[in-house]
Amino acid sequence: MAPETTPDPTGTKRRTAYRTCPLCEATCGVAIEVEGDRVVRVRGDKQDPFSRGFICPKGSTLGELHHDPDRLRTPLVRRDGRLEEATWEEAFEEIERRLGGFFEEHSRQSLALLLGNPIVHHLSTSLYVRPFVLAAGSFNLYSASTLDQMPQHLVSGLLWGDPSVFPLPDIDRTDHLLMLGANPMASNGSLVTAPDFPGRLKAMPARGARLVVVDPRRTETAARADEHLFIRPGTDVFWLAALVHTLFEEDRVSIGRLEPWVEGVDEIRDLVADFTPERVAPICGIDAETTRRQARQLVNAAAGAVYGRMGAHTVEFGAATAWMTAILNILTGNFDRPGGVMTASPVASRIDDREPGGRGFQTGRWKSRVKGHPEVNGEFPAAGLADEMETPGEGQVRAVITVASNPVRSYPNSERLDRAFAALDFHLALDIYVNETTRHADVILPPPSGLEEEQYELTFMANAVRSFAKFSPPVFERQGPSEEDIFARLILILRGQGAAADVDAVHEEVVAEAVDRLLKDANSPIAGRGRDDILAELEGLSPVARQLDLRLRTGWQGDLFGANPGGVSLAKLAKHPHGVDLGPMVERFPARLKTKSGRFELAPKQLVEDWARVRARLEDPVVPGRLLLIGRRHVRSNNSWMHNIGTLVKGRSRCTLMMNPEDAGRLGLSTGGMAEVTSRVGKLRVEVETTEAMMPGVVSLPHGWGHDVEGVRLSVASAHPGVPSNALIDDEVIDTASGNAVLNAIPVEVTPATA
Ligand SMILES: Nc1nc2c(c(=O)[nH]1)N[C@H]1C(S)=C(S)[C@@H](COP(=O)(O)OP(=O)(O)OC[C@H]3O[C@@H](n4cnc5c(=O)[nH]c(N)nc54)[C@H](O)[C@@H]3O)O[C@H]1N2
Ligand SMILES: Nc1nc2c(c(=O)[nH]1)N[C@H]1C(S)=C(S)[C@@H](COP(=O)(O)OP(=O)(O)OC[C@H]3O[C@@H](n4cnc5c(=O)[nH]c(N)nc54)[C@H](O)[C@@H]3O)O[C@H]1N2
Ligand code: SF4
Ligand SMILES: [Mo]
Repeated sequence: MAPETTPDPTGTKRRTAYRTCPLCEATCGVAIEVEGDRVVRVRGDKQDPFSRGFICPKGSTLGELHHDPDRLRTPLVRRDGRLEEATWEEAFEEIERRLGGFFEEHSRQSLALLLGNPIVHHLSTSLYVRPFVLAAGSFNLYSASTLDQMPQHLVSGLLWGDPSVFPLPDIDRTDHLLMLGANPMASNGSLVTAPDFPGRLKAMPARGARLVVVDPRRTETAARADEHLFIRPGTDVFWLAALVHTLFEEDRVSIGRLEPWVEGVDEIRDLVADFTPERVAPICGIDAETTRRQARQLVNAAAGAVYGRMGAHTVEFGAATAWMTAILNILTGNFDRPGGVMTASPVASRIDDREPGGRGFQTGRWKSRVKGHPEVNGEFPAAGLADEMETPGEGQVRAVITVASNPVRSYPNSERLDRAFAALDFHLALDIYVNETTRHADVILPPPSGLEEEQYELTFMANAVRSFAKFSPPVFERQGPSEEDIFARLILILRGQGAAADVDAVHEEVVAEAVDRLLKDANSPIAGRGRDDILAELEGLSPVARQLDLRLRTGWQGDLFGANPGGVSLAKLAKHPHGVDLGPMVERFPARLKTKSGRFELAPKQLVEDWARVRARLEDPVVPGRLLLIGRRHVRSNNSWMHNIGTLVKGRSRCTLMMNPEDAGRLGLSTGGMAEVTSRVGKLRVEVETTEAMMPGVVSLPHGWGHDVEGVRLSVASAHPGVPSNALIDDEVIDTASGNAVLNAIPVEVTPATA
């Protein structure tokens, strides 16, 4: 599909390419105006039916990102202690030599793989990560999931049997949205893809829908809510348990349509019996009357949704909080109901609409070496990585491959991790920058610019509030190898076949495996069809496009390779550069239940056992003496990167310690002054910003900053460095149920900084 050409007054040939912004979960459509090999402008694509022209300030800088002179275009290899430019051949030879030597002395477990946030935004990484992890043969797998959302995976897995089916607030149809620990006005939404979240929130009052935000900071989102409640950080679980308690107390449990498929209601009633609104009030800082009123508002709404995110999940009781959130949605009859929370129907997926029931979900199939953490969803806790790197013994992590990850800024106790990375035997990074982490690497391989890749937001379409599909061809010709070729080479090296072996054989194998899986599955729509015929249909496409086409065509809207002639295929999508909208979320339960019992298991053993920690805290609450540190996001920032884009970082520093004026006054601090913040693991000097938006007793600092360290090659970011909040985040405390890091509610000491 050729990009459209728009009239151009300057006489030079301009074209507009339509794509999706790959920077966050919102998947906004963008119109990229190009002249020759330059991006001249990026606008929101008004014809994208899902995002309808919305973009945030980050999206309009995709051109700056593509042209950023600091973005790596060639591999770097460490020679005499310095990272120097090398050819691709030299880089792969070096990797083969180093890894070959490494595995002569160490077991596979001594290699750790770290998968970072951006991998879910690329087809290549989404599709090749599985064979890559298998080729590495190590259980030491870490990703941003245990810094972010593992509580939700666990709860989804245990309650309805599928860890990757998320309950999405039906934002466009809800009458009442109770939101905890999320700030979509800045983040644009998380674990729910709804482009133009701000617009969707703004549309709520017009149809009489109410928004209640529970957050220790009066955020940009709280400012537009009908009600905002301050809550003491880390205590959402107590408050949600009190809401559940109130439903039972006032006899308002009403599950509705799904009632025959729900078990464990009595256990839940017993678990929350002591969690009265009065008892949790001093813990949470929310009075009992307000709590009861909130419970009534939720049950009285025609359709209501409870949605908890980062601030609710990345705390000590993250899994328990996600659990109580799900319980509330189920007990109020709002689960899988339009306007409540529903699940996505991604176009590139099959929909299993047979009988409820499946294999269920298991954790702890293997355990981490040092602390014995159970794997959850195949991963170990990111917060345990430094232990694995520093503790001697068989299986000590001595080599790391980071893929689009900046652990030295995004993992807890980052300064400890910084030292551990500096001491590794071998570090390979797939990254586009020399940053705080990759400056330690022995080899850096830069994947192509996002604008040089085929695009389909596979991961986020699986969390989207509408069934939407959009495929975009590359905007520019690729300068180096494709990311799937990079992965294929690494797979060959890791398997011991050598960097010079045939990459196409890996691609063939990956697609053939996917086809075989479908042909063998009696329930697949192409079961029993001819293997060669299917493979022939996919010929002529790139390796990633073949896999995508296979998924689309065998998906629930697919053309089934001819059996459903009106259905979706990649070729058809290519004719719709703005994307295709196939409607809102629809009811999918009980068929989607994949627990062994074929029911919603409201009180799974693992979570009931974990509840003992919550109960212990109810009985022996922490007396809030010290200040509690929480995080925050800003619409012009993106985790630990995008700080090298001048347009986004200009103006005054946003990396400030926000605190309530009352706390500041007591400590002798004021806006613009410098504070010293100390936690169990670290200390930082940071500028203070006082604001009534902070709950007294709580301070807030954004993460991902701290770019003024030696060896980074970020000319803009290092001039706007900020400080690394993860230097303060304790890696000893985790949500033991899910393995998730605790990034919020960190006890800190704040004092005026001495000069
Ligand atoms: N204290 C605190 N810590 C947090 C959080 C918090 O709220 N508070 N949030 C956590 C969350 S939710 C997340 S998801 C993690 C994110 O943490 P990470 O998973 O480490 O991801 P990012 O910080 O986004 O860093 C992305 C890295 O990928 C590189 N990169 C960018 N684009 C590409 C690309 O196209 N290809 C490749 N190969 N590399 C690319 C960037 O240069 C950078 O090194 O941080 C977590 N850390
Ligand atoms: N602009 C921008 N957008 C982003 C990102 C980014 O870095 N910048 N990162 C992306 C990523 S990887 C993710 S995961 C999403 C995250 O998106 P969100 O889940 O919306 O996360 P945050 O914006 O960090 O909002 C978390 C909120 O939780 C509050 N909070 C902290 N502790 C608690 C607590 O104990 N209880 C309650 N109730 N609230 C608490 C904080 O004050 C904050 O307002 O954003 C994505 N979008
Ligand atoms: S909200 Fe901003 S960063 Fe996120 S997809 Fe849209 S334009 Fe990109
Ligand atoms: Mo995240």
